[in-house]
Amino acid sequence: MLTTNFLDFDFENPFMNASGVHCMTIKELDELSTSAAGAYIMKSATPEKRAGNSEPRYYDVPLGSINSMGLPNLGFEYYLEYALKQQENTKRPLFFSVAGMSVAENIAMLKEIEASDFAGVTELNLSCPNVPGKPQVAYDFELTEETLNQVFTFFTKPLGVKLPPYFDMAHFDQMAEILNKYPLAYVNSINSIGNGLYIDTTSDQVVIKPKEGFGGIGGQYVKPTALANVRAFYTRLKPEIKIIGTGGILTGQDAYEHLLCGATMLQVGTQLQKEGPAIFERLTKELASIMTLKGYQTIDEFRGKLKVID
Ligand code: RRO
Repeated sequence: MLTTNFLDFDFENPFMNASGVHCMTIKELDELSTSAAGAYIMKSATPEKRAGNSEPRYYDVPLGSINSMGLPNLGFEYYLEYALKQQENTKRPLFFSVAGMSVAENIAMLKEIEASDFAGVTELNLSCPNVPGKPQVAYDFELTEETLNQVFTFFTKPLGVKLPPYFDMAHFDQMAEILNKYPLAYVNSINSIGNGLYIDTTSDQVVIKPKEGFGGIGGQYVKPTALANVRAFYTRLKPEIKIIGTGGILTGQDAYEHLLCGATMLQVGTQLQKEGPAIFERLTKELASIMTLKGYQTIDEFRGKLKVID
């Protein structure tokens, strides 16, 4: 019932982890691979291993989470080695995320992926909000275009981009115009809403240490923004570019809404962090029962079919 065709592959269901959550170590990745998730993605890699920002750097709050992890990861080679080994044991394509600190670092990693036997899907993260002194690439339209121009001179494997949320119709238009120039496989909307601030009411203190408490917001707070971004890109991008919907998925109903806005795959960040990989079983059951109630047998029957008021 939930089978999802994405990039010519049939996944059992559309659910995945969002990059960064439960996917830094082989142990965590193996737990995702044996979970009910339809697919999974690795933590965004940099060329060299990074310790990331100082702790506390992630904090669960009642309506979501705030994080300023600062791109901690075990380094590009660790994830490539895992991916190459893992793809021998599974038919499901793996998702590999890269987040270089410069155009040159992104190009270097993508060249290695292109030259390797990696047969999965690559996601270029243009939206890390938490590296001190490094603005997000995808809020700089020229830099985004320059990056994609360089990438597509050599990259031929399926590639998607992870985008931050946009908040203005003009920005949806401008970004879609840029993205439509390239043979992208998908866009993934949204990364966390950058640089929020959460205050502990008892201590009058921020809850994470880096950047004086500023961090990316996820969870329930971000669902309306995520849905708007999924919808805005679904209605503006050429049909070959699929959408991965990420942001505020806690229940089957949230998943259903992302699909209604046009998403094909769905990623879960904050709520996966809160519940662990068992969440995927719950989400698949909840989504299937909503579909049964509404009389749908497949997701294709309602994907993108959001109604507006005449
Ligand atoms: O590691 C992080 O601080 C981080 C990244 Br790379 C990202 O893309 N999104 C996020 O919320 N945190």
